[in-house]
Amino acid sequence: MERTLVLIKPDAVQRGLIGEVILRLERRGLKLIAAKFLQVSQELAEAHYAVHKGKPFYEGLVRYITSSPLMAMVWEGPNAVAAVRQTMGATRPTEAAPGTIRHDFALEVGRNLTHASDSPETAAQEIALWFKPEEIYPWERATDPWIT
Ligand code: RTP
Ligand code: MG
Repeated sequence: MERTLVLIKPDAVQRGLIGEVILRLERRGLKLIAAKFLQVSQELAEAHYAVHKGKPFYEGLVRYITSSPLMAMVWEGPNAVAAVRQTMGATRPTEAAPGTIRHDFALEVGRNLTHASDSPETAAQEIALWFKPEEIYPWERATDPWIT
């Protein structure tokens, strides 16, 4: 079982796509175990995107992510990291496969709607950065949907 951090970035919130993103992840079979709606501070944005510091798009990326509220979530499931990135599609929307969120709803890499952790190790770091342990609520499904 894996966990992954998902951000519904400010452009997706502004465009009314929160439900669309959650719908696709829920329908895929992943489980939502933590969620919060917030306007991201400069410090959190810089910590989250520390790996991109110095790249030409870094300043614009931090401005984008702090510009307006976003939704941060933790999703859990088998192979959750790879599954969520597949549902999001390639970073550049014009390279994303049809049927993915970025293909279906985006055009520009700088407004690509979502973030998803890129490995289980990154996911653990990102989840710890965005959520306190007591804000995460693992839960069990009441019945097994695969065998009934
Ligand atoms: P994310 O971290 O947001 O899930 O996206 P990713 O792994 O697919 O892409 P990554 O390389 O980590 O880049 C992080 C975010 O930076 C923006 N970006 N802009 N202008 C550019 O060339 C450029 N490259 C990346 C995107 O918003 C990307 O999601
Ligand atoms: Mg990334």
